[in-house]
Parts: sequence; structure tokens; C-alpha cells
Amino acid sequence: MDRERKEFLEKEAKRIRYLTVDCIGSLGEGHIGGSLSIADVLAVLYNGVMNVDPENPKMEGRDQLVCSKGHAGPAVYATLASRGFFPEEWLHTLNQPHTLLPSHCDKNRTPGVDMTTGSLGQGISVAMGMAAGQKLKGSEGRVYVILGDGESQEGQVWEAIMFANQYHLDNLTVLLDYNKQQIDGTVDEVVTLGDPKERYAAFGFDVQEVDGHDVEAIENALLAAKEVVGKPQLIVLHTVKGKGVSIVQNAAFNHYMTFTKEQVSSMLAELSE
Ligand SMILES: Cc1ncc(C[n+]2csc(CCOP(=O)(O)OP(=O)(O)O)c2C)c(N)n1
Ligand SMILES: [Mg+2]
Repeated sequence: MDRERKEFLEKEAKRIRYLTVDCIGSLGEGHIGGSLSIADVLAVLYNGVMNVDPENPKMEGRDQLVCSKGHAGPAVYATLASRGFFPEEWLHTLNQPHTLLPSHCDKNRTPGVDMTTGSLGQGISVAMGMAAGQKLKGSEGRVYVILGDGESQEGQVWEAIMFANQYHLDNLTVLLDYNKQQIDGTVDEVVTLGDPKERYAAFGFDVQEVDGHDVEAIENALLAAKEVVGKPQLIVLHTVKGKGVSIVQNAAFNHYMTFTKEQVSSMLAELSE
């Protein structure tokens, strides 16, 4: 990757963080930690890796994203707004009555959202069906799933990956947001994932592992995943919950936070530096 592209992607990721904070900040509360941890992968996916068209969000044969950890909706909305799927002003309507941007992703409301999620475990299951459907139709479209690490404690996640293996869903890439934190503790102290790479490899997946805040490493992994034939893929993204915004990153509890207007201004100022 040349320096220009790296700088471009880093700028996009920062913009996504800015718009995520702006979105959650307009309501004064929200799922900030798990939204900020996926900003970098979203920046890479929506700026060259995924075949999508903001002018035609339902384009036949497009690549689709399922944000299985649906509580990170604000980061998805920030990304879609930044790419022009809808006006950035919509971000100020998060979770308000009649909004098109509910707190969790809803494909029936938001242009560019490909699957409704929020009940943890279900997104990845549905993504398997979407990927199988693309294959049956002979479509080139790929399906990307952003999966939480705490979410991975749901039994239905493992049913889904068994299915993906048996049906050779090589058009499916699972992106594990391995921030090691869930609502009220670390994943290891609640129910550990052990080494997710080993587990997914045992389930027949192609596996890679990268720093989930390194846009170059993320893009290389995504491009390599596209080339895999006959196997679904896992990319473990080592991330930090609340990444990039000091008061969130350093908070003891950053799953869902409430903010004063002054805190929102200071977070936005930090992201404007
Ligand atoms: C089936 C189900 N159970 C519980 C919840 C409540 N819940 C929302 S987020 C969350 C923690 C998820 O942790 P993780 O997957 O690590 O995501 P992160 O917070 O790191 O973004 C829980 C338990 C839910 N949304 N769905
Ligand atoms: Mg987590």
C-alpha cells in the first residue's frame, strides 16, 4: 500500500470516529466503545474493498455487510453517511421517534444497511444464508460479517460456522472484533474464546489475524481473503474498545456511556486535531 492510500484510509477512519461521536453525542448516550473499535475495518471495507454504490444501495450483485454486533449501529451509520448513502444530518436523529437510524441496525429503515441485527448471534446466522443465497444465484456478491467477541458466546454462532464450512461458503468473511471486552467484564473472565484462530481453523475456515487498527494490515487481509477458494474466512481483528477517543478508551466502563455537551465537544475536538 502506498503512503497516499494509507493516509487516505487513516483519515477516513478518523472521520468515521468523528461522525460516530457526533451521532451518539447528539442523543447524549449510546454504545460508544464497541462502535469505536470497528471504525478502521469499516473505513477499509467501504473505501475500495466492498463493491457497493451509494447511489444504488440495493444494487444486484453488490457485496453486503452484516454488522452482527448490531449495537455498533452508529459506526455503520457514520460510515454510510461519510460515503454518501444518506445526508450526514441524519446522524443527529439517532434513536429519535420516527428516525431512519435506530440504535441497532435495521435494513428496512436505513439506506445501505444490509441486515437487521441487535439480537446477538443472529446476524452471523443470517449472513450464512445470505452467502449461500448469493452462490445459488450465481452472484459474485460477497458477505462480510462483523462479529463481537462477547457475542461469540452465543451457541448459534457455532451452528452458523459449521454450516459455512459444510457448504464451502468462500464468499463469506467473518471479521471478529476481538476487543476482549463485553458489557461488564473481559471475555476471558466471562467465557473465553481461547485462541479463536485455532477454533475457526478446526471448523474448516481460512484464518488470519491482524492489528484491527492498522488499515494497511486490514486491507491486505481482506484482499487475501477474497482470493481464498472453497473455504469461508475468518480475520481476527485485535482491537481496543473505545479506540481513538481518550475519555472512552480510558473509561472503566465504556460499553454504553452518557455524555454531557462539554464532553461531546471535547471528544470532537480531539478527533479534529
Ligand atoms: C441475544 C442478546 N443477548 C444480550 C444482548 C445485550 N447485549 C448487547 S451488547 C452486549 C455485549 C456484547 O459484547 P461484544 O460482542 O464483545 O461486543 P462489544 O461490546 O465489544 O462491541 C450484550 C450482552 C443482546 N443484544 N442480544
Ligand atoms: Mg467485545
